[in-house]
Amino acid sequence: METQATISERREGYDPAAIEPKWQQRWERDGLHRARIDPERRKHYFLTMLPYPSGDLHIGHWYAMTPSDARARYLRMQGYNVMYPMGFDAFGLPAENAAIKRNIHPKEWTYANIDRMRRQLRTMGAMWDWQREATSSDPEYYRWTQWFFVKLLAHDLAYRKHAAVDFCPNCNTTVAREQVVGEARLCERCDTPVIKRDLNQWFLRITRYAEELLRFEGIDWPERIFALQTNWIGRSEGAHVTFRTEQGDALEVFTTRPDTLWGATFMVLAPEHPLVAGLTTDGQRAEVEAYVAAATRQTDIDREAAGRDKTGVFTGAYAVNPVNDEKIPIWIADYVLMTYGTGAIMAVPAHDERDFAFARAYGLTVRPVIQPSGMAPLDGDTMTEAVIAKGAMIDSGPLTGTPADEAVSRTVAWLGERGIGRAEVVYRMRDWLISRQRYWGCPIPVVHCARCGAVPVPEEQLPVELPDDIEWRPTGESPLKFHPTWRHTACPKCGAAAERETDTMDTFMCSSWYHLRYLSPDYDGGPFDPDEYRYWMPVDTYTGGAEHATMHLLYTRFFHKANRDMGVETGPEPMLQLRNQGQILASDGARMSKSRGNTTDPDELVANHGADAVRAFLMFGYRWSEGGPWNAGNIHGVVRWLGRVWDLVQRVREAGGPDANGDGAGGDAKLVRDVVRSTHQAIQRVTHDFEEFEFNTVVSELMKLTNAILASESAAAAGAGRALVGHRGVRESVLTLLTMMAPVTPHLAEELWAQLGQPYSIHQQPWPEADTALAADDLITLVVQVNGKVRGKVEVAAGIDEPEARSRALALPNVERAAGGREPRRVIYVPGRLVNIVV
Ligand code: ANZ
Ligand code: ZN
Repeated sequence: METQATISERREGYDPAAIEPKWQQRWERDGLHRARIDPERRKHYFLTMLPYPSGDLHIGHWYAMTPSDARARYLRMQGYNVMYPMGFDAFGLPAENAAIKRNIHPKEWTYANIDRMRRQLRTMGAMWDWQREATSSDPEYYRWTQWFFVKLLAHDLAYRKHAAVDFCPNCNTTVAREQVVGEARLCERCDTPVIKRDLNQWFLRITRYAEELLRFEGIDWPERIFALQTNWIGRSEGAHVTFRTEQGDALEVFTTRPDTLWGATFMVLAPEHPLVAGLTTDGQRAEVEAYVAAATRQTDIDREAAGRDKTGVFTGAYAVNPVNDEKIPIWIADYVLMTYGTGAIMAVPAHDERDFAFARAYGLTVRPVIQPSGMAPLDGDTMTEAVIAKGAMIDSGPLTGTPADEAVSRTVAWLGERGIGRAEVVYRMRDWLISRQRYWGCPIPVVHCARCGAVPVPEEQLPVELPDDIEWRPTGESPLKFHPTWRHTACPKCGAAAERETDTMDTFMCSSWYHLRYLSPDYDGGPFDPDEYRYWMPVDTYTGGAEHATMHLLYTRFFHKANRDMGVETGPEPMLQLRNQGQILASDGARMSKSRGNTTDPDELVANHGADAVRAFLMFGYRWSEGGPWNAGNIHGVVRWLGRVWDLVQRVREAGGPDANGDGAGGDAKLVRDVVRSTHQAIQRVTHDFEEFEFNTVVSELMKLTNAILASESAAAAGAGRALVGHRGVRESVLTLLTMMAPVTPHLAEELWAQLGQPYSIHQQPWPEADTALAADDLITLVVQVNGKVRGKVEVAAGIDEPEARSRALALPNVERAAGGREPRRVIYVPGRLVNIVV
C-alpha cells in the first residue's frame, strides 16, 4: 500500500482529518461506487429519499442517510451488485420565496445550494454513485417529467377542470389537500390559513387506482404506512340510491346503511349542491341563500368536525322515499360535504349520530328501523341518541324481519330489482391536483388554442423550458403569465397564435419518478434506458421519513401503476421494501429548527470528530426507526471506541507478521479460543442486526467484540507477557472486526485494513460468515465458595461475564443457605474458575 511505509514510521494516533479525505478521493478516483449492470450478479437497488436543496445539510440528513449507506455497504459485502444513487428534488417554493425576499434568482439560489450540499454529502463517505446524480430542475430531467404528463394526458389520466382549490394567500399558490395542516387549515409551508379559490386546474386521476392502491401486493413496508394510506384512500362500501323530488328530478345519495332506508325521514343536501337553487321555494329563498353564502366560506374540515352544533335550513321542497313513497322534507346543512359521495344524503336520525342531532335540533321525525338484539324496543320519540349497532330490520315494509347479517345485502338486492339502487363503493381520496401558480417548477407542457383547446406540446418540442428573465409580482398568478414573450406561441395542432399554460407542476410530480432517472441520468431516448430498467428495477430497498406516507409514497405508487398501464413500466409496485427512520430532536425533545436555534451542525461534528465517529454515533445512539433527543456528550464514547480499535491494530502491527506467535500454544490457547468464539458470535449478531435495520446493536456488538479482543490481549500480557494479537486466530479476528466495521466507519476500516497489509479495498471483501461450531459456547465449571469455603459448582458458558457468573453463583441453593440471607459484602470472580462470595 502506498501509505504503508510512511504510516508505520510515524506511528501516531487516530486522526480522521488525515484519513477521511484521502480515502474519499481514492474511492472516487477508482470508481469504487460505480454501479454497472452485471447479469452475473444479484442486483440490489438501494434508494434513499433525495434531499431538497435548502442550503445546508442538517443532522437529520445524516441520520437518514448514513445508516442507509451502512446497509447498502453491508449488502455489497454480502455479494450484491448494489446501486446507491443520490440527487436533488430541486424545484419548489423556498427557492421562489428566497428570490422574492432577497432578490436572488431561484435557479441561482438552488444550484448554489446544490453545490454546497453536494460537497457536504461527500464528507459522509457514503457509497453514492455520483455518475447517476439527477436534479429535477435540470431541463434534461424535467423534459421527461413533461413527457410523463403528456402521456398521462393521452391516456385520460390527466384532465383540466374548474375547481375550488385551497389557496395560500401568503405563498400565493394553490396547495394540495395534503399540504393543508390541521383543523386550522394552515399552509404547510408558512402556517397561513388557506382560503378557497376558483381556478382552472390540472388533475391526475389517482382515484382510478384507488382500489389497486389499497392492495399492497408483495411489498414489505411498515404496517403503519399501509394503515395511513388505507385511511387516506378511505374506502366505503354501501349503496347508491335514487330518490326523487316531488317534481320528479333525481336526487342521488350514497349510503353505507341501505338497511336503514325505511327510516329516512328527511334529506340533506350540501349547501353547494347544484339542485339547491332550483328546489328552494320562494318563501325559503332568502334564508337558504344566506346559509349557502356562510357555508361556502367554511372549510370542509370545520364542517366535518364532530360535536359541532348542527345547523341547516329547510328548502321548502320535498322528496319521495322510493321504498315507501313517503314524502320527506329536503334540508340543506353544512355537515353534508359536496366533495364526498354525491353531496346529498338520506337522513336516518334513529341510526346516525349527526342526523339524530340535526333532527332533535329542528324537531324532525325519528323513526327506528333497526332493532339490535338484546336492546329494549326502540322508540323514536324518547330515544336520546342514535343506535348505530346493526340489528334486525323492523318497520321496513317487505323486508321487515330481515336478520342483521343479511340486512344490507338483501336491501341492496331488493333495490336492484326495482331499479332504485345498486351497491357502490366510494373513496375519500380525491384526484391529485397538480397545478401550481408558480415559476420555479416544471412547466405544464400544454398550449391553449382558441380553436383546438388545450393541446399537449409534441414530444420532440420538449422540454418547454422556463425562461430565466422573470419578474416577481405577488399576484397569486404564475409569474410566467407576466413574461413579455414566453407565453406566446403557435398552436402545435393548427399553427394559429396560442398561449402556453403558465402553471407549473406540483413538485411531487418530479419526485414520483426520480428513481427512474437515476437509472440513466444522461439518457435522451426516453426517461430511462430500458436495459438499465430491466436490470435494476424495482427498487429493492427504500429508506426515508415516514412523513411522506400519504403524499410522495402514494403518488409514486400511483405513478408506477399508471406507467405500467401506459406500457412504460412493468410489475405491480415500484419499491419492494420500505423502512422509515425516526427523527433526531433537539436535546430538550423539541423539533430541531433554525428559528428555534436548537439545531446541531453536522459539519462542526465532522470537523471535531471525523465523519466515521458521527456515522457510528448516529447509529449507536438511537434505534434508527425511532430517533430521539440529541445528546452531544455521548459521541465521546464512540470516539474512544474508534481510538481503541486504532490502538489495537497498532499492537497487531507491533506484534509482527501473522505467524509471529504461531497458533497460540499453551496457556494462550484458551484465550485465543475465547477471541475466536466472540468473533463468530459477533458475526451472527451483527449480520442479523444489519438485516433488521437495528444499527444501534450492530455498533454495540462491534464494541463488545473490540473489548473482548482487548481483554484477552491484556490477560495474555499479564500472564506470559506475550502479545496475543500475534496469534493467527486473534489477528484474523481483528481483520473480521474491521470488515464488519467497514459499513459503519468506512474510512477508518479502510485505513486500518491497509495498515495491516490487506488488499484494497476492504469494501470489496466478502461479508464474514459465522461458523456455528466456533460460535458455540464451551462449557466450563465454576467453583463457588462462600467465605472461602467450597459450597458448590456451576456449569456455565465459557464466555460468561462477571455479572452473569455472580448471579448464577448466588442462585445456588447451597450458597443461599450458607449465606443465610445476608447480603454479600464482596464477590470475588476469577474468570473461568471461581466465584467467592464474602458475607
Ligand atoms: C344513511 C345512513 C344511515 C348513513 C345510518 C349512516 C348511518 P362513510 O362511512 O364516511 O363513508 N354521507 C354520505 N355522503 C355524505 C356527504 N357528502 N357529507 C356528509 N355525509 C355524507 O360515511 C357514509 C355515510 O355518511 C353515508 O351513509 C351517509 O349517511 C353520510 F344509519 O346514509 B349514511
Ligand atoms: Zn389550435
